[in-house]
Amino acid sequence: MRTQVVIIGGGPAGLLLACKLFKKQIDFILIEQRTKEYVLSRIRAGVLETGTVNQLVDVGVGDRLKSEGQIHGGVYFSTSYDFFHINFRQLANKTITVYGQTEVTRDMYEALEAWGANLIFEAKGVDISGHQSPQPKVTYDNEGTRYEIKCDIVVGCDGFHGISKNKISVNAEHSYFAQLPIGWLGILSETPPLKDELIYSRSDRGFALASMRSDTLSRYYVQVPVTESPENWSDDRFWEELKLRFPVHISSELETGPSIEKSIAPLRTYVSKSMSEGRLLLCGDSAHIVPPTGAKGLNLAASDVYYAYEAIVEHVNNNNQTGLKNYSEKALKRVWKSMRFSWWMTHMLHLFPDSDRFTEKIMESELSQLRNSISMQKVLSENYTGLPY
Ligand code: FAS
Ligand code: PHB
Repeated sequence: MRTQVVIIGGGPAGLLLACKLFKKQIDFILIEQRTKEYVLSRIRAGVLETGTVNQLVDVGVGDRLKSEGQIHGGVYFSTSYDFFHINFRQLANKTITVYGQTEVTRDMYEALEAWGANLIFEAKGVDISGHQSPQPKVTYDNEGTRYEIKCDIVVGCDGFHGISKNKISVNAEHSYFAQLPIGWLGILSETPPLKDELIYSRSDRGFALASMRSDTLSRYYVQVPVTESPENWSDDRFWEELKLRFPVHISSELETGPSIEKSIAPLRTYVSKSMSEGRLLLCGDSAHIVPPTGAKGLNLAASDVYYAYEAIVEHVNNNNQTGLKNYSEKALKRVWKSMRFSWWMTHMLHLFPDSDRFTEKIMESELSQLRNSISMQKVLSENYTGLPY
């Protein structure tokens, strides 16, 4: 087989790039190792920046997002005893859209299948070769047959556990990785959200987040040790712990109910040394993992795709390699800004088992200063709603 672009990975990064290339009539094949049903079963992010929303609308997959997505003009923060609001509209003249990653992924799959795009599922043993030549190749197994695709460009959208990132020689030798000693135990419940907007809490017992997917579907998280297992947490135990992580006048409003999903996401940070080499580009979690505290993971995947798409169009339409050469530096600049923000939010809001009392007092003071400083709230608002591309 031959095509112009091979996309490895059918998560949000791969799908958004596929939608953009389809609209530009640039030929591509997307290969995904799992079934579509498996990809859609994963419950992940919930907050979209304006830039992400605009790209989805521009490629024509934003109708349900516009009708069902919730526009939020701010976010709440709390401790065990305090509660305050940060107004994005007032401080950054921007908003966020709350709409689940699962729905974003579903909308893009539906569109791509309706358009007749070339999507291959259950591709096993995927490999990339010749990416430092003008004729890279991708090979994979499907139903017992080995296939080879010749192409001009390969885009690795295959997530943290994918094969692409270490195909870039400098990444195999050096990247930035840290496994944090904490995880997020999350549940999805068919209950009304605790408040009209998200609540991030640094309680005396640890971090909690009250989020949502709609007026009748809520998403909650509590920090747990990274060694914890969801099986140790009955619904009753989860709800009791969650209540203890918000001020009483807030948690007294909590409506509980059966969980329809329960999982633990480990918190880690990873940034690849380079997001490209020759004709191979990386987008999304294949290139970086940010702690979910800043709601940046999915949104960084979108800005990577924005830059990668520009570089691909320049190459395909004008045979100009400048965009390909500059892609990594350009994308990493925004990645590190989002990593800084996510790292800051994570350390301000979580209790780390190995941190000393002095550091804990500094982080308490950080949150207290955020509560009282409009300029700090302005910086948070600019970062949370999405820095410019
Ligand atoms: P993804 O990991 O979503 O997709 C990669 C795709 O590539 C997968 O479908 C995988 O099957 C496929 N693949 C892997 N190897 C392959 C191979 N060799 N061949 C073919 N296909 C291959 N972000 C937030 O902002 N908020 C959150 O609350 C949040 N929670 C998360 C919870 C978990 C458990 C995880 C893992 C991530 C979470 N994230 C969160 C981050 C998440 O939303 C990612 O940023 C987002 O999925 C990035 O999308 P992709 O880069 O497309 O990667
Ligand atoms: C979510 O709704 O899943 C969510 C929201 C904000 C975050 C992380 C996850 O920072």
